[in-house]
Amino acid sequence: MRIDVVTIFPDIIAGYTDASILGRAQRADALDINVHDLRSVTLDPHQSVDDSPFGGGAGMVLKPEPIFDIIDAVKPPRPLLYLSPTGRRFDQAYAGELSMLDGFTLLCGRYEGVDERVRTELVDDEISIGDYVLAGGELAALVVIEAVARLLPGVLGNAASSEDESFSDGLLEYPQYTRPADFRGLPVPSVLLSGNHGLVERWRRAQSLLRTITHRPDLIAAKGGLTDPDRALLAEFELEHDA
Ligand code: JF5
Repeated sequence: MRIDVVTIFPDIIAGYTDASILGRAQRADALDINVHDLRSVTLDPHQSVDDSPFGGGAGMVLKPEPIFDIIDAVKPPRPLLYLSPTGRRFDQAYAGELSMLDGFTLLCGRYEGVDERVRTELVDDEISIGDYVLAGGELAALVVIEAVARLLPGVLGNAASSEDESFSDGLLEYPQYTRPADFRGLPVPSVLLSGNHGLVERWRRAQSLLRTITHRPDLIAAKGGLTDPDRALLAEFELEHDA
């Protein structure tokens, strides 16, 4: 997969994407990330990428010329996706959709955003990673890249691990423990030491259900509520709750 990023902070993007799991994915040729410095196409001595808004008001707006010029020069992979709080909410399903593409390009906004003509003429979709405002789209772009990259074949160590986890079945992850079996008087649940694989599976599903009911009831509602087998599983481990 090819992912291009247009940004005024190329070093921030590359510093992250060249390290850890994304660096490994690139060295394994599962992923090719190309970072483009928006200032590289500016012609004025100050390499200006922003200007004050017509009509007045606070802050600055990203000028259309450098963005149009860099897209014309590079012809990066489509769709062109603009990171902004007004976009479509990014979630695991959206990450899954992007992971099916051969490539895409992320445009990082700054200041008060981009000139509207960039939106109407160049941008294919707008992505929000959540209802908060960042100083720029770089962190949002990195969130999208990492969530997508780890779904690509050969990027995670074992293929089962991304299917087993939180959100892939609409439930939160169950509690995990490792050695020691007793840490400062805090024991690991005896079920996990039982060697009874079926029991472990049922306990984990019951814990996922309880955690989701407690922390994210909206996810249970999205599944159409608890099923009878779900209720039976909670009862088996005496995890019955109200509602
Ligand atoms: C940005 C102007 C874009 O702040 C964000 C963002 C928040 N959720 N998803 C994205 O993007 C950066 C900042 C200012 C436009």
